[in-house]
Amino acid sequence: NSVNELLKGFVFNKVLQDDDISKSIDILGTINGKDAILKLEKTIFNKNLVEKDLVNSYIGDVHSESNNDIYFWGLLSSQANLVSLPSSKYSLIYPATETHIKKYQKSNFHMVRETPEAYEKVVKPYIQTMLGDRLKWVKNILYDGAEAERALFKNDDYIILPDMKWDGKDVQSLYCCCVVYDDSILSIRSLNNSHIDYLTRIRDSILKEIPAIYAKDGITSDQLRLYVHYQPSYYHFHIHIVNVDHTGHAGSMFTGKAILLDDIIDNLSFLGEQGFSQRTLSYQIKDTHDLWSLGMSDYAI
Ligand code: M7G
Repeated sequence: NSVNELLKGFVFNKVLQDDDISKSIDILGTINGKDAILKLEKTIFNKNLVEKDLVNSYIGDVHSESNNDIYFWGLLSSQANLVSLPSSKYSLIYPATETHIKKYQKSNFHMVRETPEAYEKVVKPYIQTMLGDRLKWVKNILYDGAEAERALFKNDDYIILPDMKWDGKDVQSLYCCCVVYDDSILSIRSLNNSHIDYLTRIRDSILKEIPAIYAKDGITSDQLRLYVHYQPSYYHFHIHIVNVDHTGHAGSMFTGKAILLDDIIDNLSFLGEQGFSQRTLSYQIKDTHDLWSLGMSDYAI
């Protein structure tokens, strides 16, 4: 099935959530009778075109809303062009599992305090159910050449790819995903002081390689925000690499969700052999998340 056919065959069911800030909408539907989640997101302005060809590119049909004195406002239609002026970006999950649907479903956040006991009792057993098939995309990247043509850098420790959330073009919104080869690290809970050298090596390498790859765009190491999620959606250690000026995916960077890689490494030198397994970790969680109903609601703050 080509993605074109899949998208054309998408049958609307309901809107899971929409967001005015990121100008995106997540829609639940079906394709060939199976659940699918389609995320549509308006693209950002192409500064090249704004500079060179504003009138032809962005100012197509004009509808005037109103004007008053020296003030004018209204609506414009732009001339879409798939390469230079795409109107929106899609991502599609098909077939989507119940876990995916819950992730995109609008719901309320709660703050919880995960003690080491809560981790052992509630989270660890849950993680065991989130391995296997759900990490197929990660294994595909690491071992089966998936997205290989898009890979930005690879060494014995990790691969860096443009994240699914990024169009891979505009470095203003640079968002990459660094996936490590070590599959014994399920989340930061697995980390202890034996990982300090490993993580430091990876951090320093990312901070050297990304600026080298985007040298012509002038990206420097101090313009990269490196962080890890807790809870992540996928329990195979990976690092988010985002342009520090980019706040478009703010939900991904909230305190209560994102932890700076630098802070993790520094903490490990204090946490010793037991590492993060003995920390109490506070974070946000949606009440539609399985962990909430599996017992984390007992640890609400
Ligand atoms: P996370 O912290 O586990 O979950 O990060 P999040 O989705 O709640 O942030 C996983 C990261 O991997 C996210 O930034 C995803 O956008 C990205 N990602 C997920 N998948 C399935 C893929 C994929 O197939 N390819 C790429 N390149 N990135 C992906």
